[in-house]
Amino acid sequence: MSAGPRSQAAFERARRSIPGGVDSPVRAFRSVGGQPLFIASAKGSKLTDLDGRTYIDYVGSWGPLVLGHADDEVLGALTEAMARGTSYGAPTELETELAERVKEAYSSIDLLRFVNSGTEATMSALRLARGFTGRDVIVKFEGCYHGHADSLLVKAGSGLATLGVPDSAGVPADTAKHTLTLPFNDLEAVDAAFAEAGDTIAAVIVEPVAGNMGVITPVDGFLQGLRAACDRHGAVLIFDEVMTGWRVGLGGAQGHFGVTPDLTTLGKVIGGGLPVGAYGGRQDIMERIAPLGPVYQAGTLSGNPLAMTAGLVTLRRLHAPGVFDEAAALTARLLDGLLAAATDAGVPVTGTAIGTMFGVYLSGSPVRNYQEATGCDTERFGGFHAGMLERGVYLAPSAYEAGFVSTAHTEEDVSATLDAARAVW
Ligand code: KE4
Repeated sequence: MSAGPRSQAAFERARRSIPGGVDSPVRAFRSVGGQPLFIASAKGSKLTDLDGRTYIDYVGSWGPLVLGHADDEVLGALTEAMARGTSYGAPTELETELAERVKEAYSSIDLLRFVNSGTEATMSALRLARGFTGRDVIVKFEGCYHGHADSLLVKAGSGLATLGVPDSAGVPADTAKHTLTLPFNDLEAVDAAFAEAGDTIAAVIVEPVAGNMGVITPVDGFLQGLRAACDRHGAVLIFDEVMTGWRVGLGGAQGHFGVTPDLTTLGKVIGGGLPVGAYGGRQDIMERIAPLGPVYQAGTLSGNPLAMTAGLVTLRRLHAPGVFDEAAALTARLLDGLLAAATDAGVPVTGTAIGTMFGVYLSGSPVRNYQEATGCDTERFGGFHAGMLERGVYLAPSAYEAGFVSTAHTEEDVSATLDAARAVW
């Protein structure tokens, strides 16, 4: 599917001022081919591009728009908030209210701090874990993405438990060597790493449901095993719930799987579409953060009244009886229909829906980690993505991203999507 003439012109123009014409690499459509659509507006479950074409949107700005685009109540609350000023650089009760709402939903969080992105949240949580333990090494998992802080752009070294190597230019080897990258869902590898380096490991950070290599749920016992290993060796367990928070469930993946982390990072949904991140957890750890303790972290627009306002409306609406469950049930129906359409066409496929997130792999065998995810037919995914765009369905422009359903999506959206999938396959 080629972008329309106005999107193409906008892309040409953008590339003269912005690297690759985009402010985040995945938006460039490089892994699916074609050119990005430039968006003119959005409402509810729909996006409209500069050429006037409308799409059913399953990206939702990569997760935040859980109520759909331009929700009337969110817009109304923001209009009122803006009239009182957009940012003060001083505390407001809005921050406290949103912090209290988060704490109600996540019993593992005693204290939390707002920042402006998921990257800031994970970067700060890692610094805090290192400051709290006095240790340097962190453990992450291949295929899990936690934002672009240096320590997290690191891939596995030659041997499993060997020192990490940079996964991006510009990351110093001296930084990367403190990150151990292990296979997701591989508890043996975790236990081996702790056996070898346990007393140097400050933290384990994990997406409790991996949403950056498609959607991969933890195998039975994996999260519990991380909890036990961190307890045995005095390491901090960090659940990166920037994506899974209020997507896997109202209490996040930690509520869904019943495993309690020491720290949690959040973002996306809690800002209702405005820039936000947060990190929080055990009181004794969070009290090491300035101004209480020696670990420094700060931010000009942290906790700004607009993001707090949009987040408060979003969480209140999402927690209303039945709202989340209805959207989750629609997500499950969508996933089942997508799998059936591919299977009926003889296309080997597997996939997962959990809460309002879903992922589809063009593979006939189960996908439990990054290695198996990269074995899927990404080439064929590009063709599927283009065909769905042609038919008015906007999926994430990468085989390794999660899809998202909002409370604004309807049965009609899902049946139109499944009709398109059947036509494409
Ligand atoms: P941001 O810095 O992009 O707000 O959040 C980073 C982040 C942290 N943790 C998890 C689990 C995340 O998924 C993300 C960001 N998610 C990607 C989508 N896979 C954002 C999209 C993009 O990079 O443009």
